Amino acid sequence: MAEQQEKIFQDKVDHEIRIEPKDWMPDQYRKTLIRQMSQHAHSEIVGMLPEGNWITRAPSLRRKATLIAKVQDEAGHGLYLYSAAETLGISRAEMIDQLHSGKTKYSSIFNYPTLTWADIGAIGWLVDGAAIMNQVPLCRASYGPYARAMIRICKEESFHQRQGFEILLTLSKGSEEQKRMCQDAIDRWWWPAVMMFGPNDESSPHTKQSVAWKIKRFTNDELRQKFIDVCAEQVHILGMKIPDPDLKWNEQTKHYDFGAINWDEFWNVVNGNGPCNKERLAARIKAHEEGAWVREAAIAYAEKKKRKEKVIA
Ligand code: FAQ
Repeated sequence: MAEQQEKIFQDKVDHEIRIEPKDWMPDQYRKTLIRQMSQHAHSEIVGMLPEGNWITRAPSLRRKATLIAKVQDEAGHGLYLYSAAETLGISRAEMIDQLHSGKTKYSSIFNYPTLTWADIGAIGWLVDGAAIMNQVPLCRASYGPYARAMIRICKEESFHQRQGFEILLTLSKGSEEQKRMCQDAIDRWWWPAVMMFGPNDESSPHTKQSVAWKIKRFTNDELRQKFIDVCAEQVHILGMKIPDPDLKWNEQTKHYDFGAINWDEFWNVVNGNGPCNKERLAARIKAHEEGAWVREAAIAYAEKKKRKEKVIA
């Protein structure tokens, strides 16, 4: 029986038929999706913090309005993803507990500090750029609610990437100091953005199965290479440099070669020892605790409304 269910499931996946919440699915598929989708949701929510840091200091009203809108979009992405993950049988409260206790991860990239205004541009260009490269294929993920959530998210991420690039372009045409700020931000965000795609394929425990289940459509290394190829060209428009002396076009592979990634740094950050890990988690826990009264009020209001509707009925 179980074997037959598994065969029906894999046939659907192989024939590009979406898996929906009420369909039978292997336990491990459900667990993998909960792990990836909750990590993704947490990343969006924690990802609001580095940029939120600059809302009060944005250099003009237009920049402030755009940044507020971007950070709000990220909150929305987190909420779509928590809702999509709830269809797999886990509650939002459980996912948030897992984030706060350190049981589930969020993206390594958000454990780096935003030191200057140029960092907001670099996050848009490089971090949103990497996110788009990784997330556009997720619009075709085999699990329906995840794929549908990703369509809207990707549309908004493209806008974020463009506004980030435009911040850097403005700085790159500015004073010598602004140009230096622009290059400095690229220097600091380049390697962490390259690491966002996760470990090399040979040390990625989940990729092979996730590709077979069509959750992931490409491997970590394939996406990383696509990202590097795009950025290596775009950086010329900025008149800036990518901080990698080994970055070179390879006529044979038709891709850019690039230097060695510092995997010790990556795992150090993933395992909680990056420059801002403690600060980020503490900020999330504080916001959650201070927001308790809002959740209580919303529940009390919903219950009161339900009682009223019952009386009327
Ligand atoms: N950071 O075998 P794999 C954004 C972990 S959203 C931390 O390769 P998998 C929007 C991984 O969880 C950015 N941990 O795993 C935005 C696993 O640990 P586990 C987030 C990482 O799942 C922009 C272990 O390493 N995007 O940027 C990272 O097949 C601007 C082994 O790795 C998503 O979450 C990392 N970078 O592939 C917001 C996209 N990489 O669970 C604000 C969806 C790997 O066994 C501002 N997720 N790990 O303990 C994915 O595509 C995948 O989950 C990967 C990892 C590619 C991230």
